[in-house]
Amino acid sequence: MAEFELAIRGGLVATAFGAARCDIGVNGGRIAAIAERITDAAQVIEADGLYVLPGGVDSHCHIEQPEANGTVHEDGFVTASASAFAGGTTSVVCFVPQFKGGGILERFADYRARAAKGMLDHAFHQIIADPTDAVMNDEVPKVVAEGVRSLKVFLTYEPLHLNDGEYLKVLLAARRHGCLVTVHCENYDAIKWRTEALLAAGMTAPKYHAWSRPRVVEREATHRAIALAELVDQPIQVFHVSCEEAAEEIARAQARGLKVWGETCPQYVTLTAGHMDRPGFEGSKFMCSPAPRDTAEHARIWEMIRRGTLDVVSSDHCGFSYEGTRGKAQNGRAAPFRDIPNGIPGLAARMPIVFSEGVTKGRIAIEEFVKLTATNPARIMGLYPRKGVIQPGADADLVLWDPAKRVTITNALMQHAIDYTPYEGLEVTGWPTMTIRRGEVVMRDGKVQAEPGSGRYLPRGPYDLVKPRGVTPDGFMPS
Ligand code: DUC
Ligand code: ZN
Ligand code: ZN
Repeated sequence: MAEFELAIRGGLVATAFGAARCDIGVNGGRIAAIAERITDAAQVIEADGLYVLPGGVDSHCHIEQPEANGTVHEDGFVTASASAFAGGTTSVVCFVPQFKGGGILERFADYRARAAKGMLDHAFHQIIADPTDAVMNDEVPKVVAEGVRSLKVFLTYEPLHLNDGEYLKVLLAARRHGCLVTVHCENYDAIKWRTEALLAAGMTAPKYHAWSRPRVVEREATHRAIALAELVDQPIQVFHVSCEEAAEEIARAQARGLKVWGETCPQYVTLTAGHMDRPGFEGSKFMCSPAPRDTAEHARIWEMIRRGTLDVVSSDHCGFSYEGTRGKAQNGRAAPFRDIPNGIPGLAARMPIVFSEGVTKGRIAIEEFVKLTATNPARIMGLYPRKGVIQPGADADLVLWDPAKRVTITNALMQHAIDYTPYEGLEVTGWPTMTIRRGEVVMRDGKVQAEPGSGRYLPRGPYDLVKPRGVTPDGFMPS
């Protein structure tokens, strides 16, 4: 019998600490050895001329997510898995919903069953949209026992947003239970006022989505989210940072030693508000929140990535098609921007865009790419060292990456169930040629081959990164 079930040979193995030419031996779905040369393997994959990267970890994606209005995101777990594998991602953290007036336990069971049908390894954030005493005291401990370690809150969006008192309640529960809090930072009341004023003035087209939520509403909410987290000594991650002024709030918090992390997304280094200014309804294809800004802001986001202020790039993948009754036009093509669902698909495009815009264009080194797309999301979400790293004992989630392959992004390449990609026509250099999940080849040259139902749930336990610092403004911390 061969010493290893699988060997990946001759590739440039890249981790958060750099890249080195070596071989990887895999047994039982896990990395068993990393050596200069591995000869005794039942199956050999040659990787000369390719990077071997940890499988991507996308810690913010909306897949088959039920919405309060009774719809479910179009991309189900099977198609989303194919899309993720096509783009080099092997693990995701997605969202169990909560609707106002409802609990979370039933939602958790339903969502777990949905995710089990896919091929991706998956963990969950629990959305808290209604932090009643019953939910926070009785139900949150139960989902924590089931392996949830992050509570997601929205400071905007009807009907999800929390006021400051409700947000504090979630922060305190997270602190008690050893969870991270992830936050959508935009000011609900300010956006509501702007939206009503724009609509009253007849400014209803998709492009006014960006006008309804300028940078200042993101900066203000980011500041507030951090200040309240500081007050109760609770670690948070600020989701989808779109602009320097919000990132600066995070940088200031980090400089003071607070446990505050910042995530951004490919749309904030590629799309602009100008994309939403296309004729007719076309601009809806680019509507997400926060809104895409401009090319000058892209450069500032890269700078904040280089400084380490923003240390994760997630997709914020959101499955709304352009056509059809569940997608962007669910309220008709004449709907004002307020009534067009927010969100864009990006599971498959995430890693190629970050590689091409980042590594190929010389903005970041390969080790930064690995950190942004795999190692940091795994660490921050408590999935490390099982995920996000190439080292003995880790799951053998690996991507063979051709740094020279030039590809023009098309919707067909995305392999999702959505009828468009906002990145159509974008040229990238650097593309995954093979994706391996727990030692199994699940994508080869764009062809996905994985058994539906083969994805594993990733229950998360307590982890040090989200421990409170033990510092409050005056030492007072009510239990
Ligand atoms: N913004 C979000 O906050 N969630 C889903 C999609 C989006 O654009
Ligand atoms: Zn959000
Ligand atoms: Zn989101």
